[in-house]
Amino acid sequence: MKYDFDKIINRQGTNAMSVNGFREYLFNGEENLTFPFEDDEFISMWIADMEFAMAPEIITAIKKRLDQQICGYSQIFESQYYQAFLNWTKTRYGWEFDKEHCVNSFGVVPALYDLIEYICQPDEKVLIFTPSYGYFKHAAAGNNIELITSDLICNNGYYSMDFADIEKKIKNNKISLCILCNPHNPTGRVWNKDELTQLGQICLDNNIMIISDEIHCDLLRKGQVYTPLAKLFPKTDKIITCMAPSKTFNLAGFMFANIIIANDELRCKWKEKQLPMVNPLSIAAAQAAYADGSEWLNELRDYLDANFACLSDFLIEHLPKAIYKIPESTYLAWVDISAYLGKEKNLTLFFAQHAGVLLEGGNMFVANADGYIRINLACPRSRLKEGLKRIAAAIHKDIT
Ligand code: LCS
Repeated sequence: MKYDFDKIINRQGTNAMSVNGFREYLFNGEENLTFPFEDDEFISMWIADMEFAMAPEIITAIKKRLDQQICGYSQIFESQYYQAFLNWTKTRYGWEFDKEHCVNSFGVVPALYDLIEYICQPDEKVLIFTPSYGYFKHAAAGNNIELITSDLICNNGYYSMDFADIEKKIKNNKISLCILCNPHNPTGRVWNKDELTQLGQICLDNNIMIISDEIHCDLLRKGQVYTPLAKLFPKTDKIITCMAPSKTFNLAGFMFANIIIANDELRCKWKEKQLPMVNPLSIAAAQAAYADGSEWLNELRDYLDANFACLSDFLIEHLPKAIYKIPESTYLAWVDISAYLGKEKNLTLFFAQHAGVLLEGGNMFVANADGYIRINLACPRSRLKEGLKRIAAAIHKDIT
């Protein structure tokens, strides 16, 4: 391997959410909460960023940009960024889009908040699939827009959409927007062409716009195929695609995402309301990621595949009643441990207090998630093994 994913990097003192932000994010800043662990004793497997160093190609590009000495107001004027990003989606996923349709935001989440505001009238509703990344719900709530949820169906750890339920919900509610997560956080499903075609067609037939959040698309297990939703519906302008180098290349702190808005009216509204400026270091990082990051990503994916295999082996040996399938994408494992701890416990709190492991329990994922834990596997294998050992020990201690 050219890149070192085994290296342990201390994130204390870097203002990292992962090690300094958990009290606020996971436990609402509850002041009376105490843990029998010092902050630096926790194993952090919660927030969706990685414990791996950025690709050296990206670090070099950022340093080179700093060498230009001025970081004044910036916007993407040069064509190299778009060339790199367009080439990325074309060569990897066979998807091309009009460069003019691509706008940038400080993240997919800020874009969700704004797009819901632009798209939905006050009496209209947003459809999401549960379990769900929490911010889909927060973004609707932040706009006072009612949320309609359709539970995914879980068959022995493998999730699928409940199309009968989706059609029923659409028939019974004034839904104008569907937020899809493809690949799906937290279950890791990469929706296949048939599923995407069916969902897309139902939405289009009912005049429902779709925001397809594809932020996890590059983190595929080897052998998996991902299809951008918009590729399947080249004639419609009702699909908005969100992609970013942040998850793929561990650049979340750069606050940069690509939002591809085909609808002219909506894009005009976006441009009218949004500042066009982009952090110049983010541009340098994103451009280097898409232009020079393939080899790093390739090795990262091998490393993650092996981490997932490691988790499978561990569960079979130590927690055989856990229900788990290796996710098709993402670095997040979604494990049903209700056979051990039931469905009532706050698992986020349980593992923080009894294992010194920070992870997200089902309570963080809107609905249809009781008894599950989400474990972030994007960490050096030695940390993963230690985290899993602690998780299993806490469970066994609780049930004996
Ligand atoms: N969309 C999805 C589906 C995500 O999983 C995340 C990050 C984001 C958007 C955030 O995008 P940003 O605003 O940073 O561009 N997911 C996280 C998670 O599950 N825990 O911590 C972050």
